[in-house]
Amino acid sequence: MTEQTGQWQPTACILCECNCGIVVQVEGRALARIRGDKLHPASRGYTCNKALRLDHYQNNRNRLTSPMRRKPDGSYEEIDWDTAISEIAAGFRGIADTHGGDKILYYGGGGQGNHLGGAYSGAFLKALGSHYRSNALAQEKTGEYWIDAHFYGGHTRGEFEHAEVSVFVGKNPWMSQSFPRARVVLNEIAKDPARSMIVIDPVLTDTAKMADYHLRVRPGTDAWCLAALAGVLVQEKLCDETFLADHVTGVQAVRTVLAEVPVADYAQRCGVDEELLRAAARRIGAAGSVAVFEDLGVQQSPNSTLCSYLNKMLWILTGNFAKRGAQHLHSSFAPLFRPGGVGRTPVTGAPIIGGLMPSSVIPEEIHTDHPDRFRAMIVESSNPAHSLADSAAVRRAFADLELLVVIDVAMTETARLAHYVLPAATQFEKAEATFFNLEFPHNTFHLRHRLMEPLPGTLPEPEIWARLMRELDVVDGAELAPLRRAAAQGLPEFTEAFLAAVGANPGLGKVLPFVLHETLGPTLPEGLSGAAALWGLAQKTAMTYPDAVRRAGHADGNALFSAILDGRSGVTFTVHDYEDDFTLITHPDRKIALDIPEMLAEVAALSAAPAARTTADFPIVLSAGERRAYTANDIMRDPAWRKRDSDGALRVSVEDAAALGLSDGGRARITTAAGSAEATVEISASMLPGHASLPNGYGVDFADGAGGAAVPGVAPNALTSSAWRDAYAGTPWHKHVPARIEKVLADDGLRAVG
Ligand SMILES: Nc1nc2c(c(=O)[nH]1)N[C@H]1C(S)=C(S)[C@@H](COP(=O)(O)OP(=O)(O)OC[C@H]3O[C@@H](n4cnc5c(=O)[nH]c(N)nc54)[C@H](O)[C@@H]3O)O[C@H]1N2
Ligand SMILES: Nc1nc2c(c(=O)[nH]1)N[C@H]1C(S)=C(S)[C@@H](COP(=O)(O)OP(=O)(O)OC[C@H]3O[C@@H](n4cnc5c(=O)[nH]c(N)nc54)[C@H](O)[C@@H]3O)O[C@H]1N2
Ligand code: SF4
Ligand SMILES: [Mo]
Repeated sequence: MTEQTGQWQPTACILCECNCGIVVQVEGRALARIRGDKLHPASRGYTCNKALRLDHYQNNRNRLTSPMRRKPDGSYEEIDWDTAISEIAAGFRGIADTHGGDKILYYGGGGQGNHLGGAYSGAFLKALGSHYRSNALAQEKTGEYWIDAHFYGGHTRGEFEHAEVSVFVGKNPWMSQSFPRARVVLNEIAKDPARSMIVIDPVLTDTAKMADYHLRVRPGTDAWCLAALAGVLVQEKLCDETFLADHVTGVQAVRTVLAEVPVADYAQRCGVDEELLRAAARRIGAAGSVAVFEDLGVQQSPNSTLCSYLNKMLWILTGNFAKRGAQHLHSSFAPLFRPGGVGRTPVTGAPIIGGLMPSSVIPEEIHTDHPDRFRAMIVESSNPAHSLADSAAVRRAFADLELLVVIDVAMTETARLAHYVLPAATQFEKAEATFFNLEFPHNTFHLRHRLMEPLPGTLPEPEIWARLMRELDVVDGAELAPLRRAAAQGLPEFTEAFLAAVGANPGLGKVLPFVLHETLGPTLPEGLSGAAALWGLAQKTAMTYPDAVRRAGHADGNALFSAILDGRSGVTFTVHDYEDDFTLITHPDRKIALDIPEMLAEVAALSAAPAARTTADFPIVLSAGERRAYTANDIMRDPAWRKRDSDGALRVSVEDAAALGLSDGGRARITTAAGSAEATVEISASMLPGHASLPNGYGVDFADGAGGAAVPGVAPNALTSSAWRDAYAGTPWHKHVPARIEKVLADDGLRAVG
């Protein structure tokens, strides 16, 4: 039975972190018609081309419909939920008892739009004593987070909608989006002669084509480019001295280092015309407002943490903070990172930043005889056997685990390595939400109601985690009974009972999401019990930003929670004034702290550092995992969702194609230190000589219905290495893999087929 067939029901697209609001007409179990939701407070009716293809996710032939257990011969058998839950809980309990709960690693917790499940996992993990975790953020954003934590203790976003100058560093928002209504905003910037766009990217991307200043750096040389830009700001006296004096500490140390930057030399090293580079810096220096977005082009390239440090100089030195169109700290409904210092992983001693260990060290933390190695793992809503560097090493390591449990909607590359696979309801079959709430001055939160009941055999993650917790039997049911009674009376009564219960037993607070699920959950409207954990987050949000929450129209945490339950298209949960940016700085003096000695030493060392990492054997830089019109991480498995680029072409420059004898549409073999693969060639004028690119999201298998499996395109991590990573954050250099490309002769191809 579907609910409300024929009506337009609000939900969101789940294919990137924007989570644009959409409305959907459901037919049977199909997402029959989809369009943008004009009532969504952030996206306001906007979608890109991808949202219309979401039925390929919802009705995917590879969906799981029963818990599965691996048999000794490696094949899987279906088992019932009760058996799965009791065996899995006993398995983890056994590992915790024998080796300690800290030998259980949790990976994932949500993809681009499904973060509710992850909110519940914490109770189960805490009950077992497990605290190590990682997810995709630890292969992109942890370096930036480390800098942010030093600078101001929060995450910043640019207000591109209003910025006079927008700067995109290794970021292609026309394809990858990442901020609300990206293509509309980019078009507005391009049309307006008073506004400018600066793009730092070796590729002539769709975004770069719209730019006023395209700094076409050689791959991997952004540190020199950014140091030169910041150097010009200091040397040509383009800094906002009043802002620096009032709101920033540690300026002198930075100024001293940047004053020494040899701009002409660094411009040459990064391959950018010196006059163009100076003009871009002057445009930033003269602008009324500047917003900056750094993304994978630098975050997954050499010097990535240093690039995060340097690119933030562009808006801090020029005082582009706490004003319209500039860079902002924003509120969080549920923080993506855990604050705290840098811890270390048990085996390799890699940095744990914001509570996350680098994804790239996971194989080394498992595949070893070190006594503190991880023995068991839970993977939720992620496909690390495909998305982590060096898939072969990941597979080898996972084979060592005594217990691997995967929670997913589909039989993924990772699920195929698991001892147990648990089938989740899709994001249109349960209450869901994104915690990518990153906007300022208006920040929004969207609780999506389900569009239909879960496919038989599947369960929403909150229910899966609750069953696992009940099996562990660590919470006394008698303690929950008064909370349940109070919840039935109303939110004020529940609040009071909750404070009393946690006061009497602080241990309940440790497993809070579970407590909320079991007490408040049953009183919530049909299908929304999974939203119970949001009650705690709403209280915390209202306490952290009382004025901003009130300005958004919510008197207190309960009012905010009720608004979230009722607001089918999402709600604005905080409204800030621009000056609030300063109060969101967590340092006691509310000032930005610029001096990070390690980073300044790195800036000074750039003059002697190598700007090229290719070798005679591997002379070409491969960017492994570019975002294109039809890529969406590993969320879409059915290749039919793509309208073009069906096997994910290897883009090479005109010059390289000529030198290597490649033809457009022909085949090429690409080889790296880690592996080798064959791809279809696209000769592209957008690529620099010596640079090639493969898209992300390809090379996942899909059952073709006839007993075989199609695997279109190249799995990018067949070609990447886990040791190829940043010294500070351990983030991988996926965009900068030295490679060799060779033409595949037609008869070689025939031989391979025959
Ligand atoms: N269509 C689509 N959109 C997506 C996703 C998707 O899978 N598909 N995934 C989402 C996710 S998870 C993320 S994290 C974001 C990522 O979004 P982006 O970071 O924008 O995506 P990428 O295409 O991986 O890389 C960005 C740019 O880096 C450039 N680049 C490569 N090497 C260098 C270099 O050395 N220096 C510089 N400056 N640039 C370089 C590439 O040419 C590319 O244009 O996209 C999100 N949006
Ligand atoms: N070489 C290379 N590697 C990369 C990148 C790159 O650019 N190059 N990019 C990196 C980046 S930035 C990212 S973000 C990661 C992304 O890689 P991952 O973290 O692995 O995440 P996704 O690809 O989004 O995988 C989401 C998984 O969740 C499942 N899923 C979908 N809906 C649900 C649900 O409701 N419940 C559950 N339980 N599961 C669900 C999907 O079937 C899929 O298996 O890849 C990283 N890996
Ligand atoms: S893919 Fe991203 S930008 Fe496109 S519709 Fe979906 S959420 Fe919006
Ligand atoms: Mo990502």
